[in-house]
Amino acid sequence: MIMKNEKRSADGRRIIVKEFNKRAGFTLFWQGIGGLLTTQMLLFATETTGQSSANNNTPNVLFISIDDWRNDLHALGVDHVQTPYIDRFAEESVLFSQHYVQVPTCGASRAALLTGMRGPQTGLGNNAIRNNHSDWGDRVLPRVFRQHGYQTLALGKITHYPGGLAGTNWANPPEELPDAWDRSWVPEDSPWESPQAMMHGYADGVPRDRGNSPAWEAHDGPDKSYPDGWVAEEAVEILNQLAESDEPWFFGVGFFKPHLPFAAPKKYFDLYDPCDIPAPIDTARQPAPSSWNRSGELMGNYGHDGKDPYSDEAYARTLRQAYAAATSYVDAQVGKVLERVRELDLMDDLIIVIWSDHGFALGERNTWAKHNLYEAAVRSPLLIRYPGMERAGSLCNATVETVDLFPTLTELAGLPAPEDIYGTSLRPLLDNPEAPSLKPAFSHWRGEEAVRDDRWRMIVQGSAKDNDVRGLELFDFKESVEGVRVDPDDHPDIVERLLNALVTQFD
Ligand SMILES: [Ca+2]
Repeated sequence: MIMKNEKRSADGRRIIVKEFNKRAGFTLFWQGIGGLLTTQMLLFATETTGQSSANNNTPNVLFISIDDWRNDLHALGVDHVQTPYIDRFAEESVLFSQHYVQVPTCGASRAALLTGMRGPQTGLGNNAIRNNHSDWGDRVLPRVFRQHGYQTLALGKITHYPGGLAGTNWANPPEELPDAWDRSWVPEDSPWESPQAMMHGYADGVPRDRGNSPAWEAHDGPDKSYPDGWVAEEAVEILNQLAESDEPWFFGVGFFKPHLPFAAPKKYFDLYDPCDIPAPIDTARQPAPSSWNRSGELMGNYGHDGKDPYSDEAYARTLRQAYAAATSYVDAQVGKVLERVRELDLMDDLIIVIWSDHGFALGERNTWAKHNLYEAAVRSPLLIRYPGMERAGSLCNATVETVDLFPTLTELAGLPAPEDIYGTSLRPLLDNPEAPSLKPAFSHWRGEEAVRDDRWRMIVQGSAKDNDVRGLELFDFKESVEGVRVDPDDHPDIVERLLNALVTQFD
């Protein structure tokens, strides 16, 4: 069944919304009548950037999003994990070792990415974009690119809802983020019945049975046994089409792994011996008040057959192996996309970002979770390359945050950024990766906030700005990437300085 509905976008373009409801179909896309660009938009782009979008001097953007990927990247010195494809891309880009997200959950972290605003401003939950986008006006990253003549495409999981629909089964309206994308979709004809089934998909179309399905799966099949194989294949096909396009494009490719369930083809599990994957150093539960949580996503949404990673070391090792397998699987899918970019010779005018929306603790601080403000939950990989960069292959250890991507991308593309965003362009660090940090990083979760500088992480229960500090956790990272918990009373000067940073974080 296909229904077509005509309506107009905010800029007056006539658009058609197509909704497919068939075995695998559900997609929403907007197609401009008579082409994606109006003359007026082209002129606007020319005036703003000083370049014609038709002369191919306007850089395209490939934004690759990976879901729940902690800093498990071989190129970052994590020796046990095998990520050869993104390691190779690290040689073509600047790799950031200290990137922090604003909120340790999918929807709100992506809201910060797309708006340049912090969690309390966008909302802290997974419906931050769906519920609050109408307040944001043009302060939305793809809207800015679209207004300046770019085709904007979102394949897979870029916002919280893969495909961009927030209704039943994530296959029906409302749109999560209207007027941002020319096309937002998940691969059609896959065996999964809906985007929601795809998000937590098991092999060959099996959906999650919440609370009962296993937390991991190793299926002896090809890459397309799982959704990311479909996303990669679709992305390659779209790149083939974009290579022929005269219009600039912003192409978001959003992969699902290594998000739970930790599922991947068996060949990726075979890369790992569970006994070779190290356990975290500090797995002790932190005394209250703390950012510790009950790991409800893992322990509640999945069945464990009576096993508990807190008490069963063999099961803990299996879960770590499964996370590593899912990481190597998504690495290989990213590799397919990057290889096509190279084959099509697109690099000369292409900005590429690889980003993850947050991390995931695999036992650190007694959590198997995101949804807290500990290092493992809010630190994630970030890699950026752009045409003509001089420091490709560099590692940048400066502290950066997700909100910095908005002004970075607009600057690299020669577009204006809204003035009232909280990020800072990373261009100075791309030019000089040894330069000092531009500012600390701030993260928020429900009822708590955190600040991270080059050495310290402090988590506040309450709000420093509201003079409502009910608890402090302080970690020193001078000697350990996991950090060492210290007594705040032993470091009053540090505490005062970090509290002041939290008070002024919105200035
Ligand atoms: Ca996520």
